[in-house]
Amino acid sequence: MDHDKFLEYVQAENKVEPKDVMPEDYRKLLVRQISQHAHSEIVGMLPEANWISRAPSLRRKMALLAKIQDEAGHGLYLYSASETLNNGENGADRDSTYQAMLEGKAKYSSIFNYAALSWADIGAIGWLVDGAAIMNQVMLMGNSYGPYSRAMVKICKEESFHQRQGYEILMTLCRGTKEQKDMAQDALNRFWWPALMMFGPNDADSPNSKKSMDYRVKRESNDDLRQRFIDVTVSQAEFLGLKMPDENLVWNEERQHYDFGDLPWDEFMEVLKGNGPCNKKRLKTKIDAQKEHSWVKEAAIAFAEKQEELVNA
Ligand code: FAQ
Repeated sequence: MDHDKFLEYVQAENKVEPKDVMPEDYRKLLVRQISQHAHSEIVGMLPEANWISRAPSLRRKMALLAKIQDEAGHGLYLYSASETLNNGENGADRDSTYQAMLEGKAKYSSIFNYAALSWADIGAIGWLVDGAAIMNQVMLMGNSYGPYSRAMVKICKEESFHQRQGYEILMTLCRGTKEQKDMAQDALNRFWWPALMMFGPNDADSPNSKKSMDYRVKRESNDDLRQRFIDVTVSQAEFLGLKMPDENLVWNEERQHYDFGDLPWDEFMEVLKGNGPCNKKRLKTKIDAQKEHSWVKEAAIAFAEKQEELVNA
């Protein structure tokens, strides 16, 4: 495999497909990122699931259920995309990637280690977490690996509905009583910085960026996407009548961007190390679910084997 030719190929905006010859480090980078992305979708269902039984109306409950089901679907697309990179020995099959997450060896997005404490948090998750996810995933629609890029197109359409349902929850709260508006402000205060950290470390501290950009997996840097997210979100907060929890947030006429305060990177590192507010709880939930529901998988496999026997009889 001529590495320079491969680089030339992806940098000319061509797509790589599962059976194409590809450098092993390209395959590895994709398995890492796509499987982590899949884990994020699956673990990301947990904070919101906490509110299904407490949604304030039937309509809210239906919308929340639909959103959470969408996240499950996104996880499944992404595990499938990751599996297309399985070469029989690189652990890209679904069981291995999932197991790596359960054992704490593979990451999922830091944001899902924060708890959803109030109904307003469900609004903030849709508005800010899905909003940040879209900003990143629109960029990823243009990535060089065909199955990942196509999965992103469908996922982005659904995330856009998620973002609006979250914003609409906050609009309702912000037009309600003082207690409701305070609840919305409190949710923004707690989710703002963790949402900004979803974009990953600063560019200077991002070990994977260069290779990822060269291979046209990432198309924009962590800092550029974070800045764009801040720039579009400030006016949305103003429309809600909420105050951003950052004293240093100010429009910079010269840069034509908002300046903002330092992110709590120590907290980010702790969350990545497994010491965030909910890391242990999230993993325990998933480990317990795998144990308790393993019979479903065994039954499905037994059924499929029986069907095959019947077809071959
Ligand atoms: N959390 O060198 P970089 C969603 C890790 S989907 C945890 O900059 P890279 C939908 C990174 O993996 C949200 N770990 O890495 C939803 C690397 O560790 P490694 C998920 C993080 O890959 C909404 C190390 O730090 N989206 O929310 C984080 O070039 C609501 C160094 O970082 C995706 O996964 C973090 N925030 O850039 C679901 C998008 N940031 O692997 C439910 C796809 C960095 O070397 C409810 N992923 N790390 O051990 C990406 O675009 C990239 O992987 C980045 C990180 C941008 C996340």
